[in-house]
This record gives sequence, structure tokens and C-alpha cells, in this order.
Amino acid sequence: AAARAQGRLSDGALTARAAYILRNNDLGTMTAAAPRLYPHMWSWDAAFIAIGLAQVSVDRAITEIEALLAAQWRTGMIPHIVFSPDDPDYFPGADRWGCAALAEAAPRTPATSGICQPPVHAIAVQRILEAARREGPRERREAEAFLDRAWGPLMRWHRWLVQQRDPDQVGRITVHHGWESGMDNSPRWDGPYARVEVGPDLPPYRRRDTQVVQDMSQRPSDREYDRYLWLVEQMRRARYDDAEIRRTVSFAVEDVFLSAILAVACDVLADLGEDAPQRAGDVEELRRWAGQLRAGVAASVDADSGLARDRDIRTGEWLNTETIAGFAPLLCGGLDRPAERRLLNLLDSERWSGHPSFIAAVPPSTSPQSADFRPREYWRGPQWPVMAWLFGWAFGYRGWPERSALMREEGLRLIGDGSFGEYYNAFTGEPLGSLQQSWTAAVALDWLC
Ligand code: 2M8
Repeated sequence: AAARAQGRLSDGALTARAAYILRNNDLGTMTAAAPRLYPHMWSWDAAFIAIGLAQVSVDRAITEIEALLAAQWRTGMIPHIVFSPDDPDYFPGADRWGCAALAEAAPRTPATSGICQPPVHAIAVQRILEAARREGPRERREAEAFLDRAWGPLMRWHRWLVQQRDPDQVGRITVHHGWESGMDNSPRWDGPYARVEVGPDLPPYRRRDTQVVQDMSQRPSDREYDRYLWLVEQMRRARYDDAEIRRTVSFAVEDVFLSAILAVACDVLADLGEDAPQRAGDVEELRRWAGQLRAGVAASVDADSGLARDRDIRTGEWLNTETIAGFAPLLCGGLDRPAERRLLNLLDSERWSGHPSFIAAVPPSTSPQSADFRPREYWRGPQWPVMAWLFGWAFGYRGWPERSALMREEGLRLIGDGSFGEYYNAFTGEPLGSLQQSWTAAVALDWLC
């Protein structure tokens, strides 16, 4: 394996640095996803951040989730960005989205974006409860009271996804923007984006992300960005109405990874609800949704590759790309034993985490053997520590403690230099994108504490 520039810090030093970064990125009741590149609260970042915060302060972790839930739309949608008033220069910011003015269901304040992100939040609530129970009786009481408050909003969130994004009950959730998947420029979306025709009346804009990350090769291209902004424009014209969005937005893809996350999140929430008899109805509904989604994810598996697939609902075609999302069934289960074993073997193979030149054996965002692979470009190849955490957590939840421990060990190897990069070049260990990225620091805390 190639040598990395800096050596590995001690666990104590890594822990201290990770805690320092979360404190430094703390805006009060929310944590910026990254200090300069992402100066606001992002939905799934907030959940991972709360998982890390729970190791330092249960109270602060609860505050993080409550700040996010306070921005929930009346429809039940949890928006992908909650804007902090402190950085009006971010692009696309609250004005470009225009949600408060255009959408009846959006809160007037705080300002939010008009799309969603993967529903990992129930996992965060479960981790907060676990941490609180370890901490002592006061924390335990507080976390249980928090669960009571969060229960309704989380149910509404999951119900919105199931009803508005899978109205035909195929068991897979549709996204209308690559940003909703959290994997913005993944090769998963190349086909659907190629079919998005940018209108001549796309209002002009200036990117800010490439002023922060100046090496363009680490960020999406301008062509890609035009399409991202065009979809926002289409949503504005639909006034963010769910039915109208389904009808008019050019991008509509069943996201198998988000669907698997929702399946397992429904199970986790149901686990949390088991003790309360008044939640029996909700728990039953959650288990039904989980079952439906698990089946939908399993049905997407390609017989040749063994990988799960997204599906473009504007053309009806299955999308065959070799990305980390192909391992979605490992998060939620639902495959028969041989299919699951095949997928695990593939994950361990040289095509994926087991590539002999990787510094750390965690799944890259795109297979290094794929023609789509780019070693330094965002969701097209680099390894994302937060994804390693998610798989490691899921392996634990699914009853595979050795696999879970291995993901932790390899994840720590990946982030051992202490820069807490957003993503890493798998061959060199070079941290890429933003440094001091909050969710990277957060998963480090969870791994280390
Ligand atoms: C990235 O997404 C934002 C857009 O929402 C961006 O590129 O500007 C993604 O990695 C996303 O998954 C993440 O939540 C966000 C903040 O870390 O950054």
C-alpha cells in the first residue's frame, strides 16, 4: 500500500481533535456540516453529527435533532438544508430555493431547502438513547422524554416518504434530485441527468463551492451544476407541491440506497416503540413499511452482478452502475442466504473494499474497476468515512459483530491523520473536499468512545 503523507494519531489525540471540530462547527443549536463549504445544517449530516455528539453530551445531541425537527414541513418532509442566518452568501441559499414564499407547507422560519435527504434520523435517536442509558438516570429520563417528543415527527417523516415518494407501493422511494440521495454526482445519476434538458430560462447563478474547494477535479462539473439548478427551478415552478413535482420534474429515480435506509430506519423506530403500548399501531405500520421496502430493495438486485439497482421511472429502465449503493441490501436485509453471501464476498473482493492498493479496506463510493471511477472526485470513487460508519453500524444491527468491528478498525485507519476530510483518495489516503467535516469527526467519536 502507498504511504500516506502523515502518520496515524493516537486514539486519544484523534478523539480530542474530533470533539474540538464539532465544537468549532457548532452554531449554537445546530452544527455546520463543514466550516466553510457547508455553513448550514444538512439533514443527514445532522443525524450523524448527533450520533457523535451523544458521546460528548447527550443534551447537545438532543438539541441537534430538535433543531432539525423544528424545520420539518407540514407535509412531514424533513428538508435537506436548514439555513443558518449567519451565512447568506451560500449558494444555492434560502432565496434561490424560495420555499417560505412559494410553498404552503414550508416553515416561515427557519429557512429551508425544498428537497429531502436519506432518513437516517431514527438511527441517531436510537444511538442517543443508548448513550443516555449508559450515562445515568438523568440522561436516561431526558432521552426518553425526547423520544416522546420526536416520535410523532419521525412517524410523519417516514409516512411522507412512503406515501409521497412511493405512491404505487413498489417498495422503492423516488428522488427528484441527485442531492436527495446525498450522493450528488455519483455515476448512479449520470443516465437520468443526461436526460435532464436545462431550459433556456435557467436564472443565472454563481457557484460558491468551487471558491472554497479550488481544485475543480474534486467537485461536480459546471454542466452537472446547471442540471442541479434546473431541477430546483422546476420545483419552484411546482411550488414544491408533492403531486406536481411527481408530474413535472424531469428527474425521477427510485433510489435503492435511500430505500434501504428507510427500511432499516423503520425497523429501528419500531424497536424503540415496542415498549409503549400506545404505539402499537405505529409499530405495526412501521414493520409493514420496512417489509415492503426490504422486498422492493431485494427485487432490484441484478442477476448478473448481484448488486442492487436504482430505476429511472421516466424511462422505466434499471440503472446498472457499480457504486456503493449496490450494497443497499446489506443495510436492510431481505436477500436469501446465497444472494447475501455473494454480495458480502463481492464487497470484500478486489473490485471493492479488498482492492490490494487501498490504504483502508472500506467500500469506495464507486468501484475502482469501473470505467466511471475517479480517484479524487467526490462521489465518483473516493472513500467516505461516514459510509464506512453506516455499513459498520448496519452490520452490528444485523448481528455481524466481527464485520462491524472490522469496519470500525478500517474506518479509523482511513481517518487516522486527524484532518477529518469529507472524503479520501483510497489509494493515497489523501483527504479531499472539505477538511474538518463534521460528520467525519462525529463518526470518529462514535468509533473511539
Ligand atoms: C454534499 O451535498 C451538498 C448539496 O446538498 C453539496 O454538494 O453542496 C453531499 O455530500 C451530501 O450528502 C451532504 O449531506 C452535504 C453536506 O455534507 O454535502
